[in-house]
Amino acid sequence: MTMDLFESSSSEPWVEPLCEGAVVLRRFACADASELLEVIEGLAEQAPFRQMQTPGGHTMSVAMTCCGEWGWVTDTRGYRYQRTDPLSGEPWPLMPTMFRSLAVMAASAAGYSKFEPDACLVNRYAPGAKMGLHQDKDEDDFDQPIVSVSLGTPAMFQFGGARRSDRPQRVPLENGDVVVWGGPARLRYHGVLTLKQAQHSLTGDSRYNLTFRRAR
Ligand code: MD3
Ligand code: FE
Repeated sequence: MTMDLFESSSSEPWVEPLCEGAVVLRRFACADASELLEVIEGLAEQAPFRQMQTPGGHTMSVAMTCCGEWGWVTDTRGYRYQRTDPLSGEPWPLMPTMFRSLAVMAASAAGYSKFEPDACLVNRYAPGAKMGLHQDKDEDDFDQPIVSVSLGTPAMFQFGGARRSDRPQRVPLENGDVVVWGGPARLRYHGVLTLKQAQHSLTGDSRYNLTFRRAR
C-alpha cells in the first residue's frame, strides 16, 4: 500500500523512443516548469501572444510568440522566419539562458550533441485550440533536430508519416515532457488534437509548448 504510493509519486524522468530519430524524454522539464512559465510571462510582456493569420486567411486557434535571433511568423504573404516582431518592428526577445540550456541538454540526451537553437516558438493553447497536421519545413537545415517542451494541461499529439495521408499515431504529452525530433522523423507530419478542458496548478486551463529550432 505505502509502496504503491511511493512508486506513483516518483518523478524521475524516463525515456520513450517513438521511432527512428524521435524520442520522448518524459518529465525531463518538470523541475524547471514553474521557472519556464515565469520566463514566458516576461517574454510575453515584450512580445505578446497573438493569433496569427494563415496564408489562406484563417486565424490560428493557437496563440504564439517567439524569442531568439529568428521568429516564425505567418500572415497572408506566407510562412517565414524573421528577425523582428511584426507587432512592434523590434527584434524578438533574446532566448533566455535557461531556455537554451534546457534545449541543448535535451538534444544531447537524445544523441544530438551539436544543437545550437537560434529560434524558439512559444505556442499557447486554450481549451478548444488545435494545430492541424503540418510539416516544419521553413528551416534551412533538416539535419538539425527540433526540441519541443510541453507545459501545463495534457494534449494529444498526432505523429504522422512522410505524407499527410499517412494515418497518425497518437502520443499523449504532459507537463514537463520533452520530445526531440530529428533524422528520419524531422519532416514527418504532426499536429495537436483539440485541447480538452482541464486544470493544471501552474497554468490554469492552458497548455504551452516551446519548440526550439535552428532556423538558419
Ligand atoms: C515532429 N507544435 O510549433 S510540438 C509547431 O505542441 C508544432 O505546439 C506542436 O508542431 C505543439 O510547429 C507540436 C512537437 C513537434 C514539433 C516539431 C516537429 C513535433 C515534430 C517536427 C517534425 C516532426
Ligand atoms: Fe510543427
